[in-house]
Parts: sequence; structure tokens; C-alpha cells
Amino acid sequence: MSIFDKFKIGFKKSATSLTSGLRDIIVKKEIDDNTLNKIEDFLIQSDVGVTASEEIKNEISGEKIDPKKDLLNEINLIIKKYIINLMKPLEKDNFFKKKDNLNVILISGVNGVGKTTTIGKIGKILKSHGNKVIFSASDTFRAAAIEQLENWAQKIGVEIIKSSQGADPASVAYKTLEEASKNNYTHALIDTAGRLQNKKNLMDEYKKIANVTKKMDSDAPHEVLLILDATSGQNVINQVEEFNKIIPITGLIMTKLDGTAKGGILIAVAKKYKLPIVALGLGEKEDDLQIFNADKFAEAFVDIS
Ligand SMILES: Nc1nc2c(ncn2[C@@H]2O[C@H](COP(=O)(O)OP(=O)(O)OP(=O)(O)O)[C@@H](O)[C@H]2O)c(=O)[nH]1
Ligand SMILES: [Mg+2]
Repeated sequence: MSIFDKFKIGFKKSATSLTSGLRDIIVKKEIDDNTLNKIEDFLIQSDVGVTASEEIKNEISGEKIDPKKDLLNEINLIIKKYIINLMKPLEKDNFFKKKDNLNVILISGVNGVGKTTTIGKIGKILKSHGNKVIFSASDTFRAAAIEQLENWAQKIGVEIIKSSQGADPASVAYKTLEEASKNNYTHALIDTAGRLQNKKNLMDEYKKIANVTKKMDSDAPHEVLLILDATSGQNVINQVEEFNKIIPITGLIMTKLDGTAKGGILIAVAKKYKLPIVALGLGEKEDDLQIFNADKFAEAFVDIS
């Protein structure tokens, strides 16, 4: 199956919802103000965000649409073009390329968004590009969390450094980086416990993990990836805001886009923060992570044919 087919299957819910919503609205042969406002409202309801929805409305209103053409299709094309213009600059596919030096990657996000699963999936892609990958089980909060990451390490065949439940997460990260620099690893992925962005002690612990990596390399962490769950709706906006204040985010990964009809939230986040988007989670399995590509995203999001 091609990457594009996978995108399409993953986005089926969002794409079906968008197309059927627009089809219900676009009943006339031409676009009047009432229809334009309905389109805008519908996009806002689809979590595309107020600013992007208004801009899309303006794009549609400013376009001279040939009345001989299929209106729904023309509007889909305008939305697709808008998404590509907005999101093309946010691609970050060099993230997965072969590297020569150690890249320390801190994985953050609130509870249950898919951090540990995503580390497994990222590890697999990095490894397939010839990188040498090690995991740090720095979510020491639950024994099951350590075991979960261990299972992923085994499944994709990478090294892991762990400690027992309750151990200091920062010291596990430090040990991982010692091992990584001794044995020429190219990527150390640090799993962290899910935390609410408003719990100060947990956020301090998160900062401590990042600070400890600096003892090894003053440029570390080289990447801070915030994992967002597409099914959380508008809450993700607040998560980006708060996590970004603690340690600047260098990339986003949105998971569970397969489980929602509101994949438009990614557009809202892109519009508001302009942060690079590394990949998208479109399922629970090891190959269900798609390197972010704006054209493919736009095509899959808008089109169900
Ligand atoms: N459908 C779907 N499920 C996903 C995706 N990513 C992760 N999951 C599922 O979401 C659940 C939580 O994933 P975890 O990786 O444990 O999330 P976490 O952020 O590490 O959770 P905590 O460590 O408890 O904070 C698991 O059941 C995963 O299989 C995705 O892209 N799509
Ligand atoms: Mg986890």
C-alpha cells in the first residue's frame, strides 16, 4: 500500500465528514453570502479554527468559480490549496534522515496521547534510514510504562536503558546518553510520563530531564517533540501553548487522526503556532506513523474519491 493510500484510509473519517458537510451546504449553483457563512461555520465546527476558517471563506469568496464546473469540487480545490500553502513550510522530513552525531529527542505530552507508541514507531523509521537508535525509559511512574517501551524496543530491535519503577527519570535519561555517546548512537529517544501542563511539580521534573541532557551536550535536547491526540479537540491548543513555555517545542506529532472526524484541528494548530509537523499517527500498529507531507495531508483530508 502506498503512503498516499495509508493517508487516505487514516483520514477517512475526517474526509467523509468534510465532504458530506459541504455537500449538504452547497445546494445552489452559485455561492452567496449565506452559503459562505455556512461553510465557515461548518469548518469551525470541524475544529479547523476560527482564523483558518475565515481565511478559507475569504479565499472561496475571492475566487471566480466557473459556473460550468462542479462547485463542490472547486471548493475542495480551494481548501486543498489553502492547506498546502499553510502547511508546506511546516514539513520536517529531514528529521528521519541518517545522522552522524547523537540527537537527543525528548518526547512530551499529556497522559495517554500516544507518546510511548509513537516512540516505537519513530524508532522503526529512524532505524530503517540507517540510524542507530536507543530508547530511554524515563517514564518511571508506572512499571507498565517501562514494560511497554521495552516491548517496543524488542519489537523493532533497538536498545533500551531502563531502571526500576519510581527511579529518577532524569538519571535514566543521563544513563541513556552515556551509553549513546560511548557506542555511537545517532538517536536517543526519551519517553516521559504523561503530565498535565498545569501541574507544577511534574513540569519541573520534565524540565529536569531536559537539563540533565545538557550535561552531556549543551545543545541537547536537540528535538523536543510534543505529542498531541487529535481526539482531544480544542484542548490541544492549550497543550501547545503551555508545553512550549516550559521548553520550546521543535516539532509536533498528532496521533489518533484515524479515530476522529475532526482532523481539522491540525490545521488550527498549524495556523496558530506555525510549528514544524514531524509525523502523523494513523493507527496503533508499528507502521501507522506517516512522515508529514502537506500535499498528501491536504489531498487525503479533502478528497474521499
Ligand atoms: N487509533 C490510534 N491509537 C493510537 C495512536 N497512537 C497511540 N494510540 C493508542 O493510544 C493509547 C495510548 O498510547 P500510549 O503510547 O500508551 O500513550 P502515552 O502518551 O505514552 O500514555 P502515558 O504514558 O500513560 O501518558 C494506546 O492504546 C495506543 O495504542 C494512533 O495514532 N491511532
Ligand atoms: Mg507512555
